[in-house]
Parts: sequence; structure tokens; C-alpha cells
Amino acid sequence: MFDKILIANRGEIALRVLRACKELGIATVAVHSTADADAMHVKLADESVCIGPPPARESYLNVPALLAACEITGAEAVHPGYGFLSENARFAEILRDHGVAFIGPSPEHIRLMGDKIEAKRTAKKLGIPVVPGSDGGITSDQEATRIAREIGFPVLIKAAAGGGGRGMKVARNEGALSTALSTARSEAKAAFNDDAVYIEKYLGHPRHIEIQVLGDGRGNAVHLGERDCSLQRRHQKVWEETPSPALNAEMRSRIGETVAAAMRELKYSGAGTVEFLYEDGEFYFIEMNTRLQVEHPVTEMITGIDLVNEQIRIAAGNELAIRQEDVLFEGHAIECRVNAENPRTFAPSPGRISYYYPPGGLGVRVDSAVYQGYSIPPFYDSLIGKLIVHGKTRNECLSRLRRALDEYVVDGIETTLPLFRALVRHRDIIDGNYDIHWLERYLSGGEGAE
Ligand code: MV4
Repeated sequence: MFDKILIANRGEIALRVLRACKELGIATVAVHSTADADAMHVKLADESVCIGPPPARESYLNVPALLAACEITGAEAVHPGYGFLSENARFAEILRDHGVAFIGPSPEHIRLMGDKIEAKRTAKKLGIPVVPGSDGGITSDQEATRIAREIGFPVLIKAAAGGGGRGMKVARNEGALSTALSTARSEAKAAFNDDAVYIEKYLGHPRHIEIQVLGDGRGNAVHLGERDCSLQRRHQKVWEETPSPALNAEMRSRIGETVAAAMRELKYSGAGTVEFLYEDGEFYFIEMNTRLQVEHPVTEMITGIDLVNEQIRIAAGNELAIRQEDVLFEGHAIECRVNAENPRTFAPSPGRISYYYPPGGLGVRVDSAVYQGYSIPPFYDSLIGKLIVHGKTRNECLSRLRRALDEYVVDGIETTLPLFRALVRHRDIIDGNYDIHWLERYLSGGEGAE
């Protein structure tokens, strides 16, 4: 096992990793920008290193500075958290070349899944159901037309280097196809310096359901069930829950087992998430994320498995200790992402937290790195805390969430707490009756928050 881990991140996820390290008896190194000198992850770590000025490009994404921090402190491994360098294959490779372990999958698997065309081709080959569409990149208007006629309109043009919703164009009919294709191509070139695009059947009203996996790189892998992340705004998830209100135990184990078998064949190492669109009873693979995700706590709440602890043990070379039959799903969990934003306009609201009182009690977990008197810097994402609630049933979970949201006080800045207080009382949410478009429709409908 490692003696010392460097955490190449900030905020609540840096704290999440710190906590796992402490429980494993591993010393921790925090890194921070000059804007984060007062951050909680710096206070709680055994050691800290300032790695640069506020812009992430010059600090949290500064690979030479991170390597130097490893060298100075003698850290044997790096946990990247999510975002920043967590899915950067080159970073994982550079660490390997410097004899530092990357707590995540191999550079090869990160690279493979980073190319959405290759990822889809791999998924299909491994027996995972995919969205009907082109088998690879589209090279001409004629090819696009042929495939679009085959699968039927509307179709969606996606960038190979995209993901997370960037660089997508819908074509509703044959007349719109050529323009959609060239627009998608030039946007992809501008955004990712890669104009490769592919084409898919456009699904009109899906849910976003993702499967959590753990693999040890030796052909052992398990799935930890699904998360329903359909409630999102502009490709930012807002609310995640497990189990999905749309699935039963049999559907869960069917898709879960399909994904786990694929990960065994891939010899996947570490934590990963396989994303699907789910519509009319069918799953369609869209992407795989080769990192720990923001919403991982809901999976932890219903399985009792510490995902970060498992990531660290796997990166240290240990065989997966969990067998599929040992994974039990108990109760229901919901996560609300509380942002420092106006709850109607979503304009960022950085500044000083004058009063802070997080909720507590049975089944309530708050993953946050803020504290009373802390000033949220304007340079990074606006997530200030994740409220995660567990209950025996979905209804118990919702009642507990209503109670916890009413207890939560954050003064001095605007937060999205009022939005959640409204959502948790909305009939469609109570009924679990929502798809990927529900929240944006709700927000534009003028129902407003509160
Ligand atoms: C789609 C789709 C409909 N049909 N693919 C957006 C993010 C990226 N991961 C994939 N995305 C979508 N892919 C087909 N064939 C609709 C979306 C989509 C979406 C997906 C998940 C969660 C929220 C979304 C919001 C808008 C569009």
C-alpha cells in the first residue's frame, strides 16, 4: 500500500479523497493555487504545496508543478479527483514514466474511452447495446445520407472528441443534414482540434442512466448498480438518484452484468462509469467515463462500498476483494448538487459565507469543503456542497431530503437550495416521472423556484 498520496484537486472531492486516505493510514499532500490558500483541503492535509496562480491552467492543470510537488514531498501516487487532469491520458502516462502511480485506469483505457467513436466501437464489440448509427467516423455527405435513411430521422451528429454534450447537432430531415454535418465538423475542429464526427439516431425523450463499475486490471470486475442522472441543466447534473425510478431489480442486474462482463474482458482497472440513454425499455450506450464521478456517493450509500478506498487499493496492485454476489443494494439515495448560483438564472454567486449550518441526522451526508467565514473564489466551478440522503424506500428518502433541505442554511451568497426545496415537492419528481428534458422545461415554464 502507498505511504503518501498527492491529491491533484480542490474542493469537496479533495476532502473526499483525504478522508479515504486517512482511514487507510496514508499520509496526504494537498496542492493548491494562491486563491485556495484558505481552502479546507489545505487545512486538513498533512502537507501542502502551492502550485501556481488562480487560473486552473497555471495551477491544478500544471503538470510540471504537480510532478515537482510529488518529487518534493515523496508522494508515491496521485489521485486526480474528477475534472482537471482526471481523464488526461498523457498525464497518467507522464506519472507512470516518473514512477508515480496514477489512481485511475491505464492511459490506454483513458485514451480509448476519450475517443467517442472508438469507445462506441469497443462497447459494441463487447456486447454492450449502443445507439443505432454509423460504425465509425462520417467521411462524406453521401455516407451520412445513406446511414440517416437507414436509421431514420431525426439524427444527431456528434464529435469524436466531444462528450458531455459538447459539439452535437440535430438534423430533423434530409434537407438539414449537410448543414448539420458541416457545422458540427467546424465546431469540433474549433473546440477540440479534431473534426471527426459520427452519426446516431436521435432519441427524443430518454433518461440518462449510468452503471458504476470497479475493475482490478486482471480481469475481475463488478457493477455497483445504476444512477439516474436525468435531472440536468445545460449538461450539468443537478440531482442524481439510485435506484432509478424507471428500473426494477431484474433490469438492473441484466444491464449491470452486461457491463461487468465487458469490463472483465477489457481488463479495466479502477472505477468507471458506463453511460446509457434509456428509452422505451431499451438501453443505449453513449459514453464511458474513466474517473470517479461527482455523484458517486449515492452508490456508496446503497452499497456501503467506499469507492475511493477501492480505487486506492486497486491502484496499489491489490486484487478486487468484492465479488458480484457480495454487492447488495439497500434502500434509496438521492444527491442534490448545491451550487453558489442564483436559483433562477444560475449566475455564479461567489463571495463570503457569513453563516453556515449543514443538515445532519440519520441518513444524511454532506460532502462539502466550505465553512462559515470561507470566501468562495470566482475562479472555479460553483459546487459548494453535495447533500446526499439515504432512506429505506424512495418515499422515506424524499421525506428525509425535504427535512434536510429545510435545515440547510447558507447565508451571504446565493445558492440553488431554493430550487431543490421546490423540486422535492413537485408531483413529477415525487412520482419519479422525468426524463433528460424535464428540468429545462420546468425552469423555462416560469414555475420558478420556491
Ligand atoms: C444523445 C441524445 C439523444 N440521442 N444521443 C448529451 C451529452 C452526451 N453525453 C450525450 N448527450 C445526448 N446524446 C442520442 N443518440 C441526447 C443527449 C442529451 C442528454 C443526454 C444525457 C443527459 C442530458 C442530455 C441533455 C441533452 C441531450
